[in-house]
Amino acid sequence: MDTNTPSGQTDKLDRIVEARMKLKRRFEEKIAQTPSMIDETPRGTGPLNRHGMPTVPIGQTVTAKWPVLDLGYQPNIPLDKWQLNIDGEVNNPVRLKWDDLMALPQVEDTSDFHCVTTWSRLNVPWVGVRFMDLAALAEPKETATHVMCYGYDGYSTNLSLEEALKLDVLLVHTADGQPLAREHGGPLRMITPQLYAWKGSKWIKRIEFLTKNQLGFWEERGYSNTAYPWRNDRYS
Ligand SMILES: Nc1nc2c(c(=O)[nH]1)N[C@H]1C(S)=C(S)[C@@H](COP(=O)(O)O)O[C@H]1N2
Ligand SMILES: [Mo]
Repeated sequence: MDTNTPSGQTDKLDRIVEARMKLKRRFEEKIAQTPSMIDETPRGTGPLNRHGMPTVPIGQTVTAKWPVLDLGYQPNIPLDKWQLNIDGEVNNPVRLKWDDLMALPQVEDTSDFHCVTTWSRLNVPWVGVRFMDLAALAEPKETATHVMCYGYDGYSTNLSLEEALKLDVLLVHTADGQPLAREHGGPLRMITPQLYAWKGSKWIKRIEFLTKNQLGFWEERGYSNTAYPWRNDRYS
């Protein structure tokens, strides 16, 4: 990938914009059928958020703290060793080094974080790259329907493309104005503000596009496949 010259950079951005439009068109209808779009009475309390859902999903309690959940191991990945692979059912498998990631369009967004263990952390300011843009780089084949995201700690979690392609799904390197702490998945993790937070892999190292749904770490252990907080959709 020629990201070193200004024109290589421009070509790449043009290509992302075009591929992004294509993905949007392709998934528009499916996205419109997801719970956050079709549920008439999403369950929860508080004023409606920007997606029209009550701020605090049913069964959740707001916390100012940020608890840490992991598998008992917090990998340490120096930036010069870090890489992210995007592969599987794609036309253009990508391996990003840290500088490649930082050269992609950077997005700032503030969103909420809902853990299945019933705490919610509201209004977290994030900076990172949209999942949509990484997908646009890799160009999923027509047959791709889901992704499996893998962490450097051996974690995995699955998502449908209609959820993953929502515009607030980011791969973030900054939270609360600081580089994402290692305990929270730094240098890079995914966030899924409209689903329970286990759907966002910390220490993310690989995104594999799939032709069918497969179960990730917690999904294999009884967590819900769909993980929709406003349906209290915690376990399967
Ligand atoms: N790689 C990895 N990602 C992970 C986990 C994990 O154990 N390993 N835990 C998940 C769970 S259950 C939640 S609630 C959130 C917790 O993120 P936090 O520790 O930053 O609060 O990360 C999710 N992503
Ligand atoms: Mo969790």
